[in-house]
Amino acid sequence: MAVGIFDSGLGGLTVLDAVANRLPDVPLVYLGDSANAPYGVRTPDDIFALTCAATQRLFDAGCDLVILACNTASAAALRRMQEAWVPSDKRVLGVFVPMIEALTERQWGDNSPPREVAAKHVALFATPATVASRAFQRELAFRAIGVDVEAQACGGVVDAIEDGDMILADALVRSHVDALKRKMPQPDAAILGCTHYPLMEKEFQDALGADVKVFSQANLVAESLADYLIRRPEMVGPGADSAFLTTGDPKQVSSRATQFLRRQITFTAA
Ligand code: DGN
Repeated sequence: MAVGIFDSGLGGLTVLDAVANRLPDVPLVYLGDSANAPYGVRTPDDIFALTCAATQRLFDAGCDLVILACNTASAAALRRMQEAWVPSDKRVLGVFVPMIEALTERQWGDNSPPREVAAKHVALFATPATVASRAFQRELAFRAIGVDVEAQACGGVVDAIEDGDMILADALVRSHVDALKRKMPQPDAAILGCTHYPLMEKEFQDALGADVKVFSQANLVAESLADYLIRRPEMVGPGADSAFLTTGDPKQVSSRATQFLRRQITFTAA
């Protein structure tokens, strides 16, 4: 059995890479819904329907455990899926909890009551849909008290990265950090709450300043998955192959993915 990794497009490849490095023996099936990307500007109902369809495709491909690598999908759809849609023999996990556990210095699955944590002023950078959902603040409130969160919707950054225009992406990151700092001059920590932002981690860190602790999710998700699989080893097994599936045009998506990750990636039709 493979682990499924879902994203609206290519950004989740940052998570796939981190998981492949951390768990090299675990087969991974990646599904990118490029035909319907970007999700960041869609309605919650739309994102829910698309995310369920993609997750079902990964279940059908033999994955009992699916990670929603997409923050926008995690924010808009994960809780609703877990409450009313995921079959009891399957698991769907998101990307917020690993980030929040790291921010609040909790062990995996520590569900003890919320408490005071070191970070008091937290900046969140994410897509407009993730920011509008307030999912990060909701999940944080289960685990921490007394934390002031200021969210910055980073319009344009995903498109600039996907177009390979890193000069524009850098300029946009700086202007979004400036906008955030006008609302919160001295954050203690910054959450990069989008699949694509690990590729701009240095730019965020430079613009924020060295005294801001930046949490970038790909490695945190990989670490959290490794912990989860120690507890639930039956969720993966031998005999599965890794694969890259897309709802878009495989040739076009393969060439963009190869540029995105700077190594050869070959997608087939989902
Ligand atoms: N994968 C999305 C996320 O992590 O929020 C970014 C791309 C998008 O659909 N807007």
